[in-house]
Amino acid sequence: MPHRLLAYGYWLLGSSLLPSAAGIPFVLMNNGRGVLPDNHPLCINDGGFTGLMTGLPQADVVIAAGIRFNWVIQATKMFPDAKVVRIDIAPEEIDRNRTSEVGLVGDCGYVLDRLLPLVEGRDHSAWITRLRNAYKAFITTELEKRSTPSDPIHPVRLVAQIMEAIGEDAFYIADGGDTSYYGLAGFLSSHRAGVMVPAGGLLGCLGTGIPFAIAAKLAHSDKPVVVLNGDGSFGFNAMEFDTAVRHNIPIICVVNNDCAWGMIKHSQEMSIGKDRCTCAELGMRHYEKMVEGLDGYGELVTKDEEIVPALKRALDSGKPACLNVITDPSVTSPATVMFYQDLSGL
Ligand SMILES: Cc1ncc(C[n+]2csc(CCOP(=O)(O)OP(=O)(O)O)c2C)c(N)n1
Repeated sequence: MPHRLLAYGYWLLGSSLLPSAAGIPFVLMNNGRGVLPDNHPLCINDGGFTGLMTGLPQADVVIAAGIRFNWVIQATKMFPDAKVVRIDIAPEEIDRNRTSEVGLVGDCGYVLDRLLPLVEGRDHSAWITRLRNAYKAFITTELEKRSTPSDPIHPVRLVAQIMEAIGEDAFYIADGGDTSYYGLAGFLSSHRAGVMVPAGGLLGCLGTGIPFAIAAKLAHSDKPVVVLNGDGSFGFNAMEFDTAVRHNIPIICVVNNDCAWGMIKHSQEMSIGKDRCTCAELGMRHYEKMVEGLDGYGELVTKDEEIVPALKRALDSGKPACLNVITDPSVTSPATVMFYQDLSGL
């Protein structure tokens, strides 16, 4: 029965209910993020993508509910020896990209409800501590960067400053390449669907951040909604600021402006060399002026100490706002390194 498979070191991935009665540590991704709050004691979302990369290989049983084993999760590589229990409403998902030891076809919530009475609650605190220590060790430098002022501004620090100014009682969206990694690693929300990373889903579709933010603000008009946008991704749907202004939807967009299609540029640097990068530079653009021109609120931010006050001013303006924050163009996220290594077979 499933409760024997839940013997040690497992995860729940996906978009369904968590058998927290069993004490299982979990990470929620994509549409499932926020089904339980990030500050749940068993949630390891504070490790972001790093938590996933360090934690999954240690698990000996992985329960994946309502989530596809796609290239982001790299299920065939990340946990080759773990037993896998998959729950999905679509039968063809059960063995997609990775054979499952146990396949349960059905609505995730319904299946987990049926399993819950069979599960023994156990003390898994040692396993959870091991998991947390693993990703904390891995992101030591990121943790240091969060608390250290930077010049030029480091994206990790930018996200930490956003959290400092706005807090967990808010909705966050990250849209970009490297930008999505940093948002996923640093944003925490106490709300259901409080952190959304459109590009972390199945197709990695850039440009959805501003529309997602508009929708989140319409749904939660009393809470701050912040979208962290790569400068490239900002360009896809930036004119939706006009919609936000016309309909008085005061989202805050923080552009993590590295003046490039960062993830692409850094992949090119690793594969063909820094001197041969092509079509990846975007140059310095005053996106904040574009938003001002549409009658929103705009500010250019170049200094670390300006981030928090600028966010407060953006909030106080009551208008759809764009903070164009110039960040370190040389920083490459661990996600880009991992994707590059994976795609190039390293
Ligand atoms: C619609 C769409 N077009 C292209 C891509 C390919 N792509 C993945 S990451 C990336 C670069 C994103 O640059 P930016 O938004 O500036 O974020 P950064 O990587 O610099 O943080 C691109 C073009 C994509 N994922 N989605």
